[in-house]
Amino acid sequence: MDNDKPGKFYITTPIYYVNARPHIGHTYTTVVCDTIARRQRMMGVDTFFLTGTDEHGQKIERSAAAAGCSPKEFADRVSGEFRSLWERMKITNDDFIRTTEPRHMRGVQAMFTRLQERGFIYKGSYSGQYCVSDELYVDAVGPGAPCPECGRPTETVHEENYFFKLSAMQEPLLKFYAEHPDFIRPETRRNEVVAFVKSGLRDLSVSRTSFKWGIPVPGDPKHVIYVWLDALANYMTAIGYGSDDPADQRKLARYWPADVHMIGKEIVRFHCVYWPAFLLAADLPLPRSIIAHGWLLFEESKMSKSRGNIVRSETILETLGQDALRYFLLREVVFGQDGAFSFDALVQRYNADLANDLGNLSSRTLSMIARYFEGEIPYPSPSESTPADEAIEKLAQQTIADFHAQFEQYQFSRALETAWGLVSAVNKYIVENEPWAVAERDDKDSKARLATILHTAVEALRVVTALVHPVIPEATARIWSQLGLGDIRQLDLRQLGWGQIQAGTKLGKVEAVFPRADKSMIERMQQMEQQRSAESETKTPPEPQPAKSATETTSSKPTLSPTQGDKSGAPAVPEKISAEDFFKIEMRVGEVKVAEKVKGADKLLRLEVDIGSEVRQVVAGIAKAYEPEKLVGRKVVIVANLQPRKLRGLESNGMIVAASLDDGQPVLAGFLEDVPIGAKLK
Ligand code: ME8
Repeated sequence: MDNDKPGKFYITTPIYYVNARPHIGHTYTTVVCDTIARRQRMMGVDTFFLTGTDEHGQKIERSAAAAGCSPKEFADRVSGEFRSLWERMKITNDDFIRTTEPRHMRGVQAMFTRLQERGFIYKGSYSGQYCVSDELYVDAVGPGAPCPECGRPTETVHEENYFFKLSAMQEPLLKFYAEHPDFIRPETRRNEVVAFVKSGLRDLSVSRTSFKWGIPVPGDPKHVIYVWLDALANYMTAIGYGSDDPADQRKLARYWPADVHMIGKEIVRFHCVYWPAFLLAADLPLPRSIIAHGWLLFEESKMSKSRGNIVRSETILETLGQDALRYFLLREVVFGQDGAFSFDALVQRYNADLANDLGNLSSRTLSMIARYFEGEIPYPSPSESTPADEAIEKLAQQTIADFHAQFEQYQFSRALETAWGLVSAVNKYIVENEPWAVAERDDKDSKARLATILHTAVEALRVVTALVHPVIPEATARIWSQLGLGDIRQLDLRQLGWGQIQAGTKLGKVEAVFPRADKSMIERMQQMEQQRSAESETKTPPEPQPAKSATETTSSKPTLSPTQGDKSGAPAVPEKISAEDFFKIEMRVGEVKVAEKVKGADKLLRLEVDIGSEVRQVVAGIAKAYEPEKLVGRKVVIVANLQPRKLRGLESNGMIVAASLDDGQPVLAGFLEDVPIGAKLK
């Protein structure tokens, strides 16, 4: 994390597409950046952390059309979901950029003009295949030919376009990579990028006329600027590029170039080839490093909307809380590699490392101080010190040094392992030194020994708490105030060392920080997730499944493919379905006979619905909007030929049709005229 503008640090996440709602893959990148940003601030560095949403392009135009709203309305809604999730998770981003904001659009146009004026953009024409999902021209032959990378059908286009002279940047890029060995990390990605650039670069089309939802080319508004040029520029427009305001210009001068662009491995080419090429051509400074992490896998493949194997952060936030999720992501996934997510592994990690190890260390140390020393940190007694105490002190000092070094190298999992090495050693030290037994001996020496043991334990607890604060901010803030140390955000991590806790400090109120999760938690989370995906089916349009291709595999996917491969924002609809397809859906009018709340699920109602031929049990996520008593006797529309599924252990045989409002509120479909039970909808 070196930096030649000392004292400042600028870190970014990718800006996320708005045609997929946030899931824990997005959360992963955001949490990693948030952790780094928090730590930089604790190290006294003036930090700027940016995230945002990517809102232009044909994919989004089409998703909006399929959802029956304008692209802006569509983008507002999903962008709002990202923003509010980060707020709920207390992510400490300093700004949130949307590519539909005037400040961004103005900056992108300024960059386009600058590239044009410097002779790197020219007008040409293109005929060939276009992959909408990847927003790229591809080498495929013939109408509908599959995209060589993602397998989705391509479209034939004949367009007059503006082209960027990427071919002219081949040598400057190779020179830059050679002079900046740390520009692309990890090493494997760097090697791939270098090989890709060496294999030859063709000029890149940087405008489109086939759709409208984008930023117009200055002076030629029938063209819109290529989405990736638009999107990548966010890293500069957010901090003032393109603005005349002196405050913006100062900000840009202060923070640019970025220190870290954190990305997932599938967008390496855009960030490590195109972005630096644009900047070199524009004669603007290049970011210091681009760090590509691996994928979070669920059920063995990359989490994505099109595969339907999504886990949302909300479920975990509502059960174990954000610290548990953050800790899991940083501890369980070896940074840079793919990592599997499962609710089982999450609960196991939480119980073992947080509830047991750190939770126990904190609660027993603090409660013994409360009990034996009236809640005041005791004075250690040098005469009662033993090699065991010294070993803890030495280990703590080593832990501080190693943790910092590993963290600086982005080895988050190892750094946490290091910190937990100290936690385990102190827990063992407590067991072996039996402070509770020492407390029973009522002599002066024993009292002094007890003070030394607890002083050692509490000092180690303070060290660990400080180190891991950027990873688990909420719990550590609570432990810190239980230690009587006030607001942990005031801590200067550079000064952290052994022996700094003041004897005599009065503890705050001691309470457990990590309640243990029992087995039923896993099932509960799975059910909540199922319920969520059922609800979200009504919110965002489904995506067509891509044809199976090499890109569908997990870690073996080439990251420098000429497209983005599997984007969770795939070509969102609007594949038209035939009337025949529609007729496969059997919708019937039913009358609610029984309606009751489902125990332990505040959103679910269990209904018995008479659909003429039979009475069906349906479990519906409408409890927040409808009182069960008021539903009895009401006519509803039900999808009668859905496969049964289990929600909260109850079999649901059908789905109640409802409109879903922006805030998720369901409104049941109904009729103005009286309709007989069992009538079919067509
Ligand atoms: O690519 N595992 O947006 P996007 C780990 N708009 N990280 C994941 C993930 C997973 N399963 N799924 C998503 C775009 N991510 C463009 C970026 S930047 C100028 C434009 C994270 O919504 C990861 O950081 O498809 C990945 O690169 C990013 O979300 C892709 O988000």
